[in-house]
Amino acid sequence: MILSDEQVTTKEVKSWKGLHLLHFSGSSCSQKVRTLLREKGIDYVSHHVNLVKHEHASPWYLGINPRGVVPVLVHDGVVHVESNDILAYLDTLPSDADSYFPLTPDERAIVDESLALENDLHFALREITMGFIFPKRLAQKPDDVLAKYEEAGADDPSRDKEIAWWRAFAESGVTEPQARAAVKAHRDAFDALEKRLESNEWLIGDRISVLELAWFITMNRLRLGGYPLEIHPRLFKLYSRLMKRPAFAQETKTPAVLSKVLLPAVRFGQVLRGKRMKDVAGDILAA
Ligand SMILES: N[C@@H](CCC(=O)N[C@@H](CS)C(=O)NCC(=O)O)C(=O)O
Repeated sequence: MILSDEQVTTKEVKSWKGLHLLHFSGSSCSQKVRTLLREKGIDYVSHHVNLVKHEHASPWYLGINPRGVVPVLVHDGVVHVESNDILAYLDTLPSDADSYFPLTPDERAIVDESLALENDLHFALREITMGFIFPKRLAQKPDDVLAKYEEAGADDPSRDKEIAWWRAFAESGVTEPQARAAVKAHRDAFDALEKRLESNEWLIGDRISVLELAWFITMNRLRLGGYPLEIHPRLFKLYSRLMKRPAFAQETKTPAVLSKVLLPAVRFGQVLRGKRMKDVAGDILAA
C-alpha cells in the first residue's frame, strides 16, 4: 500500500533517493521484508526504529506511517506500508534471483489468500509474543506514549485499533482466553499448511516462494513462545530446511540477551505459575 501525499507529513522522506527500510530487528514483519531483501541480494539503506524506546510513536515516524508500525519502505520518496504489500513490490525490482510470487493466476490466488490469513493473524501473533515471550512490564506502553501515539499523524483507523490493543494490554496483559485463541488460530493455520505439504515439497509450486518466507517467520516466533512445531512433522522439516538458508537464519536470529537471559527468566516464572504455552493450551496442542 502506497501512502498518499497528504498522509506523509514527514516531508523530508519525499526527497530520499534509493531504497530505504525503516524497521526493527525483532519485529516479525520487518524480518519478513529483510529476509526477502537478503535472499534477492537487493541493497538498501537501513533505518532502525527502536520499538522498545517507542520511536514508532514519535510524530516524526507517525508522519511516515500513521499506523505507527514497522516496517516502512521508502523508494525514491514514495512511502510503502504493510509488509506483505512491500514484499510484492520488492519482488518486482531488478534482481538476479527468481521471483518469490507464482506466475499462474490460480497459484497467485492461493498465495494471496494465505498471506491475507497470515496478516489477519498478526494480533494473535502479538498475543503469543507478549503472552509467552516478553514480560508485560517491559512490553507495555506507558500512558504518555499512548497519548502521543493517539495525537500525531494523519487519521487512520488502523492506528485506533493498534492503540485499543495496547490500552487493553496495559490494563490486563494477554488474558488466558486470548492466549488460547491465539494458539488455536495458529494451530489451525499450521494444520492447513501441513496438508499442503502432503503432496508437495514446497507450500506452492516447485520452489521456494513468499509463503515459505511469511510462514517461516510465524513458525519461528511461535517456537520462541514454546509451540511444539514437531506436531506438524512436514512443516517442521520445511522450517528446519529453511533455517539452513543464511538469509532466513541471519534475519531471524534471536539476540543473546533474549535467548540466554530474558527468555529463561520468563520461562522459569511461567513454570512456577503453570503458565507455559503447554500449560495454558495443552489440550489445543494435543488435539
Ligand atoms: N499489518 C502490518 C503489521 C505491522 C506491525 O504490527 N508491526 C509490528 C511489529 S511486527 C509493530 O510495529 N508493532 C508496534 C509495537 O510493537 O509497538 C504489516 O504487515 O506491516
